[in-house]
Amino acid sequence: MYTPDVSQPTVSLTPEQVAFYHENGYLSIPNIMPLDEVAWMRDVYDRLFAEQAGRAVGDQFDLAGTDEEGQAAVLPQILGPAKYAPELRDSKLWVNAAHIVHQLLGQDALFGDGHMIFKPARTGAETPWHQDEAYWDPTLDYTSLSVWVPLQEATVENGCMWFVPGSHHLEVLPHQSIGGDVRIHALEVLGADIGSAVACPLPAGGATFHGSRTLHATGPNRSDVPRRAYILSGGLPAVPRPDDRRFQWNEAKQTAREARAKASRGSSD
Ligand SMILES: O=C(O)CCC(=O)C(=O)O
Repeated sequence: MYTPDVSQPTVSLTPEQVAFYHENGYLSIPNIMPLDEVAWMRDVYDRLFAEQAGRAVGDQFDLAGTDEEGQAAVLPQILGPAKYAPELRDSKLWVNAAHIVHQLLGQDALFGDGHMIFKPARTGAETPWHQDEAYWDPTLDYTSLSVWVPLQEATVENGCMWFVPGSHHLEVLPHQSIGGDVRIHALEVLGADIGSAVACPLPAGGATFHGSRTLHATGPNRSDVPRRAYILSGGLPAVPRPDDRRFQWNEAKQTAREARAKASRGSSD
């Protein structure tokens, strides 16, 4: 059993790192959790994917594929993994990530669970360029960020994060489901300039942070090892927007994941 001391954070950002995040919309640090915790969390992670935790209620699905029953997923994702493995919360990762979220967004920021994205060895698909806010409720304004944590080394070859510096200042750009296929949950941005993109390779247990409008992507997994990423989230409470912003790309979606979620709620809407 893994029982870390979670009484206080052990990692803090410097003022220069906080300034870098606000200027560029992303930040990379080499360490946010100890290596024995990485090994423990990798076992929890692999169990959740092997058990297909949450699939019946739409929390586990193929992010980049059509997600049909019996078809091998090219980019499996679990939403809200701590619902299925509450022990994830008792970790140095949680206490350190919460502390850094407060450093970046202030003490009023909320911090919590997010999602896990798994790229199988050799077959794991790319996560296309996108802004996270393009997935969310368009009637709200957000001040939020994601904490992206690889549970093995993350390299250009296996699918580390890439960011476009300064893109957090953009509005939400037009998106569509990959290739315009409305059966696919993952979005790709249309017409973005990614010419200045930077790769952020990381050791196991490092972390990147990015804002909800920062353009980012990961490449396909061309390596012989699975790429595991756990993504936590932090943010100030979202506030209603004065306009009637709409994200047609989400209204158009017809995913198997949403059908499973509706069926599990006993709803036909
Ligand atoms: O891990 C990935 O492949 C993509 C992660 C991502 O898009 C995110 O954290 O917002």
